[in-house]
Amino acid sequence: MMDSHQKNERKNIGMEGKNWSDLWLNYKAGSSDNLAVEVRDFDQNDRVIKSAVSELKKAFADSESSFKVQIIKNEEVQKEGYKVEAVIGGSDGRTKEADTELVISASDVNGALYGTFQLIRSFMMGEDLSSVSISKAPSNPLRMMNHWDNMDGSIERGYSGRSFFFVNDDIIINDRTVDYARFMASIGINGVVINNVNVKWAATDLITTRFFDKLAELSDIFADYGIKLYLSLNFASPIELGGLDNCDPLNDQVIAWWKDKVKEVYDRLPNLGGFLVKADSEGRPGPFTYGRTQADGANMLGDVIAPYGGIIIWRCFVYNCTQDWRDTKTDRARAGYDYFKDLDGQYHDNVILQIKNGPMDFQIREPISPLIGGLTRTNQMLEVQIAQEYTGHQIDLCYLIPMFKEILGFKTYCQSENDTVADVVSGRAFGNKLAGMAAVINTGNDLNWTGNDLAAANLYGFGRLAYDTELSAEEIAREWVKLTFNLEKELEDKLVGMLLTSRETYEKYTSPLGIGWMVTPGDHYGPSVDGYEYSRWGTYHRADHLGIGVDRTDKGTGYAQQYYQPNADMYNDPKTCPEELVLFFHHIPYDWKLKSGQTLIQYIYDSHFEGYEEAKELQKSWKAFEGKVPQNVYNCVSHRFEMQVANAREWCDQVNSYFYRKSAVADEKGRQIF
Ligand code: GCW
Repeated sequence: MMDSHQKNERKNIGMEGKNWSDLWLNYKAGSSDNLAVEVRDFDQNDRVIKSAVSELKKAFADSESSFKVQIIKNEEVQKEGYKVEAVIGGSDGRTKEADTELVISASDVNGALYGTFQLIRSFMMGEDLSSVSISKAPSNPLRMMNHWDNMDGSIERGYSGRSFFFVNDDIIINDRTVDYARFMASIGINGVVINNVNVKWAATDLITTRFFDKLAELSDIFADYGIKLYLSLNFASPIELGGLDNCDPLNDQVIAWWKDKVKEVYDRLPNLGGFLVKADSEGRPGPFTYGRTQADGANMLGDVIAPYGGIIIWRCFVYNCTQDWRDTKTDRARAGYDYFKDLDGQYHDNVILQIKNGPMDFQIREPISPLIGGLTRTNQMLEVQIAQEYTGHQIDLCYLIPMFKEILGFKTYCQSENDTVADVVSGRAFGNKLAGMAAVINTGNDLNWTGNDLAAANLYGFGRLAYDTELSAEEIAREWVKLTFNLEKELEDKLVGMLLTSRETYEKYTSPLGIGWMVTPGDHYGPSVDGYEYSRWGTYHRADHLGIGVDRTDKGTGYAQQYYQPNADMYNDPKTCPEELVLFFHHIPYDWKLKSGQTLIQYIYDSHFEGYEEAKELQKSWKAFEGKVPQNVYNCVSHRFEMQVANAREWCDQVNSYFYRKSAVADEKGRQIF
């Protein structure tokens, strides 16, 4: 198969016309033919090794020192791991620093590529390469990006322009595609789902001859960077493509249809990683229609794809989205566990369940889904969202890595040790080979890729964290800032600080203490306290004149009981429930005393005024970056902060006025509430 390095005819956009950002790979222009790169024991012509060598030449083009880099195969290094070491004087024993040899060792080509990017990072961050010695192996076997790109070019929950994969129901492939693959490889991503989990219209045809040629080309570009292409699948394909009258996963005709189809797909796309499936969710077809279980659906597809080494990633975002708001017994938070827990152990080996971090839907604060670790005999992976659907649309600054760290560090008590979310989703806890993390991605065809230039910290951060869950949110933020901007230390610290506090700030001016929602229905930006209160979506805050919150205890919906002990008891009692989640689990009166001594209502007022002030502070802090970052970046981010401040003000005033009007309790500090 021709690798895409050999394909010079890709022409849609020439690199001369390149106007998009290089994100954290913004090397000085050029490519160095002087840099000596020696490849030992790997095939020099391997597509991934060629990418690594070409990347090194680009990155070190401007370097004054005469490095020699060796890429060496070492079977002792773990899969997709690497060692990067400096050998002073090189192998011939001379001792001049200028002759430092940098050795990247790995047991496979992906490891060699990741080691290459590690070396490039160290170089770009100004580390002393003559003493570099870094050794890493990925925490998670699967490290994936999920695009919610539609084939008409729109992106569901996209805040950075249109799709760079699709336009007018067709696939686009150009130099930007290659850059995308480079960025993803540079942060350790090894799988990408290019299309939205809501598979409709032309996207259903992605598994037909109409798109095989272009998908093969795309898959080749990804393969050059060690990335596998995945597709989201329409469970109703046997009906929509095959003309059958049903898609019952236990129906022989349906199974036969899938067998033929998947064979056809793998004949044309032998590198395909597999399929991601959203079934029985928010109106999508699925096995429930035929009285079958989620396991019946997932296993049927798993069996069909198994001969090709493919996997089925099955989402657990299954809940009743036509709830009556008057019904206080039904609890959307319970749904994932209720639908999937009893089937634990029934899923086949090449099926993996993808579970959102929280039981609701990517709110600014949620407890961890009890399904994670609740399942002990099933492959599972964590799904997070870096597209800022509920966290400010990439207008508001919201660095999410601190949240992801909390999620990974959560102790599920699924066994006596090795029981954190990080342990479970990495496969360590229960010995799963299929395990990992996926993010709903925040990119689009905006020239800076992420709408807000600072939102690229989440893109970078997710990949780095999925590769190495031990990294701290601060380390990741600092790396990103250093690689992306060339700032003096004081400003670097300032920006890192802004990133690190941004999630708390956002949380303060939006919905309080884990209750979530209160957003404008549909679009999910800006406040609408009752926007979802009388809707069918199962997303209620239940505020009245006495208090607020949802009773999810053993006396309420029983959701708290889905956790292992001692978590179940901890959440069940408002006195031991972590305060930041107290309204998720309890209906609390406004005069309830928090640990700080504030009443609940006073906390709502205080945190909202504070959050608004902090948003203004962020805007002010950014002014220091004028002239220190590229002007277009400065302007873009300034404009976003201006919008964030307006948003924060709206949230603050609407939430405070709402609760003042409900409770009739005045602010102790006499600030203006409407
Ligand atoms: O609640 C939601 C989002 C939908 C999304 C869905 C999901 C892709 O608002 O836009 O659909 O989550 O995760 O499937």
